[in-house]
Amino acid sequence: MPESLTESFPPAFLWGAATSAYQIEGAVREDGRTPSIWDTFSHTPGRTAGGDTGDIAVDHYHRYRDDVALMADLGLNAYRFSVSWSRVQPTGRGPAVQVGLDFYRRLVDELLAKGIQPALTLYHWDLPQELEDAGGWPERDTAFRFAEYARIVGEALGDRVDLWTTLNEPWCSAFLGYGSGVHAPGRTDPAAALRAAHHLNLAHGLGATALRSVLPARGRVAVSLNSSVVRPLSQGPADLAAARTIDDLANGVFHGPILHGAYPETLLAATASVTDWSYVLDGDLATARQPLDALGLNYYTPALVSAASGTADGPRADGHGGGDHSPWPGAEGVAFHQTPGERTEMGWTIDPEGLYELIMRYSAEAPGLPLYVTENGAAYDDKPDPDGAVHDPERIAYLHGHLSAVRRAIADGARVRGYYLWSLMDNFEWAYGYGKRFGAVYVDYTTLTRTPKSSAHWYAEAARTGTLPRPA
Ligand code: PNW
Repeated sequence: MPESLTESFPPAFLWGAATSAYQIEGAVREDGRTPSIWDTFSHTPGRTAGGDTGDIAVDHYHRYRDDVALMADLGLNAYRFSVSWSRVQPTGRGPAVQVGLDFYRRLVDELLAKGIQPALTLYHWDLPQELEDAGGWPERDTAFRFAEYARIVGEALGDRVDLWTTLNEPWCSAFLGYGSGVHAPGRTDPAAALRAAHHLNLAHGLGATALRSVLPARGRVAVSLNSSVVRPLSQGPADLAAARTIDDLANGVFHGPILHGAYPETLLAATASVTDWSYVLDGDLATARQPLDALGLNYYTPALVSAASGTADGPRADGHGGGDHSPWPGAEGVAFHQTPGERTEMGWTIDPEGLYELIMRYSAEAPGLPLYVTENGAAYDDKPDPDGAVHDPERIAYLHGHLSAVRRAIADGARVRGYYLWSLMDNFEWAYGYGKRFGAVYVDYTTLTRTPKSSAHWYAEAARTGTLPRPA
């Protein structure tokens, strides 16, 4: 029997699923919630596929009890969700709205009652519109507003949530939001994107500090970064330099300040023609580098790059935005290539080895820090059979491959404490709208009925036994 069928995960391993507020909640005008940048963006013609919005999404705001019951039925022991800032502090400033906080309190209590550990993300891209109107993430003040919001949520829920994440994938907020413009707020200004990145680092540091001041001692503080695996097309010096540039712009720009208190020198050099970094003030980098209790890694697919040549692909289309504007300021000399191999419905190549590489890299770069895979998963064009069952063997194969990579990393000494499948259920996939289904649970968008796909049953079996069942 191959080793992969016998080896187990550690008994305390977290088998989780992840979602985010704007992608699932709906109820965008209820209980005092005001628009976030994603409400504005999705309601702007031409921004999302089919003009889809999160107005209703999968109506989780009203169905959270059923959704938690479904997770419990599937035997999940962990759930990662995000809080909608606009529900809690509608203008991004000032006093908290109690009904907004109460929703998350009820959600968490429901989870705890079912033995499911909550992991709360404070910011998954939905900035209150008023803060964007005041300049958004390129403005320094936004970082201080975030810290205030972090303190409010920490005070309200610190007694019942132990695992806290400041930001989710700040790369997307900065470079897709202000650089390529394919995400909210849809701006296309490379210098603003780098300013946004810095203020997100500052926000993380200030937010982590605010959380520490209000959380009980058992509260743990983390951040979830999109941690890209960047491979050079060849080992030639020009391709290696191209890979360095993209690695800096994808990883170093956040991991640098947050883990090491510095931006990579090579990043500063590569972006010198775009920005002078004068908004990095004394003390900012020390603020960004707060002690962490865990690091979240989100992984989907690797990048393959070379020095640009006459035959380059141009800006990558496979998930980094496409569009006319590059999300990579200062990387005009870099070409992106399609990694060979099978792809998911997003066009993202399936490459579990990348997840192994990533985990081993951050195990070495942040020795001793517990790691969580805070997102990993795949979109497929799932359709119910006539009897209503939804079979998704491709997703099972994807999960099997990536969870095998996680287990191998654990065997090789990495401290991976848990895995959160993206996503619990089909939902609003940002600019792609409802056309891309990432869920382990199928959602019928007419009736909003939830049906666990075969991958959900497969994952439930893995969670129950602590080993990976054979892919169907
Ligand atoms: C992540 N890229 O988004 C997010 O955290 C989720 O909210 C999202 O639904 C999920 O992955 C699937 O897309 C990403 O362009 C969006 O590289 C874009 C990219 C990466 C991650």
